[in-house]
Amino acid sequence: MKEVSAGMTPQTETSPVLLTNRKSWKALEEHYQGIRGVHLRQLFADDPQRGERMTVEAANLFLDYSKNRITDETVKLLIELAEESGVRSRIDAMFRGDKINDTEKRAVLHVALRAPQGASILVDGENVVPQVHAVLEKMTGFCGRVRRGEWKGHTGKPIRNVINIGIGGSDLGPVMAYEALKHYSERSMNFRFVSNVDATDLSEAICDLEPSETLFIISSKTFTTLETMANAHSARSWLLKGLGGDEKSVARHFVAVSTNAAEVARFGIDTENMFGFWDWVGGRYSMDSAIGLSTMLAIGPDHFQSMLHGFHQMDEHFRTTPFDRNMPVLMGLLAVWYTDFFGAETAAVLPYEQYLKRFPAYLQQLTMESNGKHVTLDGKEVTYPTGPIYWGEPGTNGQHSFYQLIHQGTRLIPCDFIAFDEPLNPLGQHHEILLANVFAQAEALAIGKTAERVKAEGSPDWLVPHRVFEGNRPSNTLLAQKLTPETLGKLVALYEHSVFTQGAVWQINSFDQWGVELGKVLAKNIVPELASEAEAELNHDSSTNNLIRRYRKRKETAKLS
Ligand code: G6Q
Repeated sequence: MKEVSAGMTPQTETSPVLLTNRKSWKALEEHYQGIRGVHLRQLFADDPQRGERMTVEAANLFLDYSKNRITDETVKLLIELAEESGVRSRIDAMFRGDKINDTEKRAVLHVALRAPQGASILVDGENVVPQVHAVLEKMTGFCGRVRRGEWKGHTGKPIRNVINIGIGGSDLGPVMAYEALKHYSERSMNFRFVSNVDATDLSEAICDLEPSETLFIISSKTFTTLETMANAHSARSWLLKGLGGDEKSVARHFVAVSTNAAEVARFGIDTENMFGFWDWVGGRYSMDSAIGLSTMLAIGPDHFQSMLHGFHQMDEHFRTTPFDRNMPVLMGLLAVWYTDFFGAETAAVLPYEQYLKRFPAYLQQLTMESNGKHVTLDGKEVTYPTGPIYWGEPGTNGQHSFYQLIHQGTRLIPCDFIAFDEPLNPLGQHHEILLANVFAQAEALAIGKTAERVKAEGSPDWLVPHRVFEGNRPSNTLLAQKLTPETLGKLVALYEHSVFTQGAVWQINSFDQWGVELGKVLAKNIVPELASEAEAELNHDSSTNNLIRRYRKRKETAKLS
């Protein structure tokens, strides 16, 4: 066995075996040759029970995975791959609080954020669960005061507007959760989310608001992120201007969510009004930490607790269920199957629920920042594709735009359809029409329409090829009873753990994000080169130098005219 480098978390005895050399991988390669030409039409015809058999339930979520290009043998081999890859011991290591984020030497414990009171999860010998609940209690008290109108702004008015300023993991979760759970939100208050350093974002968010009734939540784990700090400072100036310049007003209109108390204080926010979290919560895994303060303000502490309970139920399912009935493991393994054997480059997530309109964007960060990696845990270049590109839009809208390519294009795009038994806004037959479309799309993708049928329906010969649906395009159908805070928690945890499974098989670190660093550093260097009065000495490549010079020239001309 290869020696494990200092500080590296050993996984299993077998983990250093290169993925593509594993016995199960070789078996899957051979198996793929047999299955690649088999049509889903055939698989359904051969086994009338397939649609009932290839389903799994977890915490009241129902997954139909029968429309995948798999047989029982595929599932068996994929599970062997998971076992051989040490997925089980990796799961145990995460839940135990081991520092599995090796490059940052951190534990990965978003599961502790939803652990019930009384549970014990140790990081460096300390149980972190009581700290989690202490922050939740502080958030609950604060949200209660704001929602009841007891928290007064500087001029004595209650808060009516809440603006979360944050970016990446400190924005996508809050905005997705707010949109997803709008049905449960306090409608007498406005909630807005500012992330982009493009001033349009902040300007549009505040243009019709009264500073005296506005609360800013500055959400930043590090409290040093360029975009967030620029927006926070501009929001502060807007507030001070609106409230007569009294610096004391900042304390009544700004709170912070961060791990960096020193920077929070330096900004002028009373650290009493800071809600903490910990370095073992990754940004994209933080929507259920204090980063969810805006969510709790919008939906109230009880609904927030239900959401946490939903997360926890899926955590327990993931932690304890054998792989052949483990929903996140099965979904993760299917993603590996299509990415590495079928060469699928992307995966579509298609929620048939308007409130989930930001869910695909949220998942893009969760999946792509986690598994967009090109080296293994021990720093070796991978020899197989990792994280696919995730994208999507709510149905039925997508059907009238990009579904054409999924049905008849040249690429294989596995789809996740997400739908709910009960609508949140029942209206006439709308819900049945919506659900009929989900089922019809998955059916059309899998079964397709043969040339014979097209002909039999009376198409002239020249039109037949255009109207043929090849089919054999895989999908999952994920059903839940109703979109509630609890369901949302389960759904997010399901994808978190599916991502985890994929990363564990690929032997990559799903919890760092060095790829976002370089651009950040370069941008910091370029800001003064764009802004300085004196001509800056430029040492970039000739393209970047030219773009900077061009901008500076345009700026000069605009000043003169
Ligand atoms: C997420 C990433 C990243 C991060 C943002 C914001 O996993 O680390 O998206 O959330 O860069 O960082 P701060 O919260 O530190 O401002």
